[in-house]
Amino acid sequence: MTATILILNGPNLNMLGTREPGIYGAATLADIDAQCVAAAAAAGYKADCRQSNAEGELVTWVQQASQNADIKGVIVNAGAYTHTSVALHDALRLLSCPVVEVHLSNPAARESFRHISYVGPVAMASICGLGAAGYTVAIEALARKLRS
Ligand code: DHK
Repeated sequence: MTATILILNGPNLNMLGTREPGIYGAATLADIDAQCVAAAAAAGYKADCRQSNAEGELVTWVQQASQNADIKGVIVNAGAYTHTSVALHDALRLLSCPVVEVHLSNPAARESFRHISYVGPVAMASICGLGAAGYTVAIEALARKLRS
């Protein structure tokens, strides 16, 4: 049994580093994954970092997490599915472990179509606008919650 934090990234986040760096920063997804592995290890957890452009694959991973006792917390940056996916919302509601929503940018300060989140209502916290550092903050917040 390995206490694990699952980190899910959605569509287009595989393009970080080259995708609109003025909005999303210069870090690649590999950089962020490495940062998550280190932050999780420092808190006593394994990080399981995944990315998909496919909504159904993200839903399946969340369903699997809901039946995996090793998964102690989930971090989700669902990319554009944040603003559209009732399916992902419903899947996240299956989880009994805490969920933290992360966005590199601050969607509230962007186009109005980014102002709705279907992830936020099932998350214990939403961390937005901190760039790649938001993932580390999310891991620390989850670890703090799990200790309490
Ligand atoms: C990432 C995306 O791909 C966008 O669709 C969201 C989010 C914002 C982010 O800031 O990480 O609107």
